Amino acid sequence: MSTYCVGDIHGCYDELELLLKQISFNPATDFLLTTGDVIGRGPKPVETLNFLLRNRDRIVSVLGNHDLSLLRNYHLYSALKDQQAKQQFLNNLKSTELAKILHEPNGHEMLEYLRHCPMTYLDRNRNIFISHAGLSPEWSIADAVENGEHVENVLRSDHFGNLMENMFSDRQRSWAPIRNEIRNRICREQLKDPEKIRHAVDYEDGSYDFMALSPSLELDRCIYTINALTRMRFCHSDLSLDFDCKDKPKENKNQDLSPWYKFHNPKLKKSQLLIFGHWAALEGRDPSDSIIALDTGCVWNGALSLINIDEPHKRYSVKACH
Ligand SMILES: [Mn+2]
Repeated sequence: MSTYCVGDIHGCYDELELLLKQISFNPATDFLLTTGDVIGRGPKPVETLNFLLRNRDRIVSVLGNHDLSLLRNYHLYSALKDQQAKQQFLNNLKSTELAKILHEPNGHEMLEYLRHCPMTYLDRNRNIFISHAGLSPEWSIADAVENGEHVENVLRSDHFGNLMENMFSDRQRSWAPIRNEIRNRICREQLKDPEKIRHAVDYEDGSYDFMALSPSLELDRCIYTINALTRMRFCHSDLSLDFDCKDKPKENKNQDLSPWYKFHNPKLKKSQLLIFGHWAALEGRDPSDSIIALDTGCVWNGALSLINIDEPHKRYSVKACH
């Protein structure tokens, strides 16, 4: 019984099959983790999602920006009432991915599967953390997991559509002001109605529900979380997220920018293994012994890479062949 982690698949199903053959992956006994972006740009989204769906008990896939973008299009499509408008919407999309998925008899099941994927993966026994883009320098692992769970709850709730319509905003790029506003608001509410807030809010153990306090603050929190967990590459010196630069770290000329993993994070223990994908320009070069970069750009004619998490520095890979 082994646990493996594969980088961004992006619908490159043929390469995934070859890679799993190479390690003799057995879905009856082994486990597979992915760094997210299982679809997007690549040739075989349907085959990839069907594979994940078939083996859903043995696979955990964290959500990437492309996965969320597909869910967003699915929401916008579903909200349209007449068939002509729906078809027009599909025609106007840059990619035929959603149309291909909806054409399948189990298309909705695939999309529902994706909607129930987690934002982060944490193995507390083995100290392994996975998210699509990495760990914000403003966050501990616990912060990432807690805020990620919050987004997961919204994704699965009636507020799903509102989040889909508003996410991918570049405005929420720093955590500190959002965290401070949450604390201030809780203090104010506590003064107004201590009894109500005592039941609704327990900030310390993270089980608070402040949707009732401020839907817009709630949304800001979700958007920052999605930005940090699925879109981050470089951060500014004030730790805010940058959304423009996709260069290789060496080629970046902006002195104010550094890759997120270059900022000293006092909340991160050395024994913690952190695995991420998303940044194909890193070409799979690990930033450190405990930070593993797994996206080797299969969809860009690179390769698909995988590790056994008990031997995280040994790579298995298959060159792009689509
Ligand atoms: Mn990505």
